[in-house]
Amino acid sequence: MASKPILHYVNGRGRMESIRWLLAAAGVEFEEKFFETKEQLQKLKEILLFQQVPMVEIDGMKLVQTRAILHYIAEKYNLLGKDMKERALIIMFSEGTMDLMELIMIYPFLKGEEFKQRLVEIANKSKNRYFPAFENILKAHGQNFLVGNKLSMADVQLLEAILMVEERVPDALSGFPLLQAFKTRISNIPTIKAFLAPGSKRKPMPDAKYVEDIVKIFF
Ligand code: GSN
Repeated sequence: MASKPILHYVNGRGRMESIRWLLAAAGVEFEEKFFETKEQLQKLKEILLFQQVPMVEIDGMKLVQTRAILHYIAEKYNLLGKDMKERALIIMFSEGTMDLMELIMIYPFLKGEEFKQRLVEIANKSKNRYFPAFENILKAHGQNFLVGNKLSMADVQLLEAILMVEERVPDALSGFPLLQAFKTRISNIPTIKAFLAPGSKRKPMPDAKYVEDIVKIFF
């Protein structure tokens, strides 16, 4: 039996969380090795291609670069479409969700005016840019999933993004009935339902202690 993928990161969401989501959605068990200090990260850097995490040991490779890791997992577990066009759409949608999630990922690390402004930006861009786009995609083809009427990486990341936005902007989905139904539908896929349940490897929303720890490790 092939060994489980090993995820090297801190014990928090960051850029690794989408990788955890995707593996979980694919029903793949994985191990995690967390580093907690600058010194541990320094040691790990000896085996990191660009001295950066996330890093995932999978199928004999030590993969870095979040998107390369996501695409490998998606392709391996049939979550990247059936042809070039579906793949392009899935990656395009995925990149949109990642732009949105990046706004939120950095938010707890901001201070003062920038911190206040970022929450306004998250709400505006969710309600006026990203959610209308995804609502329209679902409306246009009337299917249950974003691409090819089948679960893909884009669906998994859109649900992750929706939940991240709702943690910060609770009413963000109020004008988007198809996205509300999408959220319920995708959340009920058994592998995803298990990941959303307490005790899974999903990481909590960053708190002040997490932000402080991350700053100590990386800066
Ligand atoms: O998407 C990626 O994986 C890369 N393009 C960026 C990865 C990255 O910026 N990693 C940072 C930590 S922030 N999020 O995980 C990192 O490893 N910084 C250490 C360093 O010395 O650069």
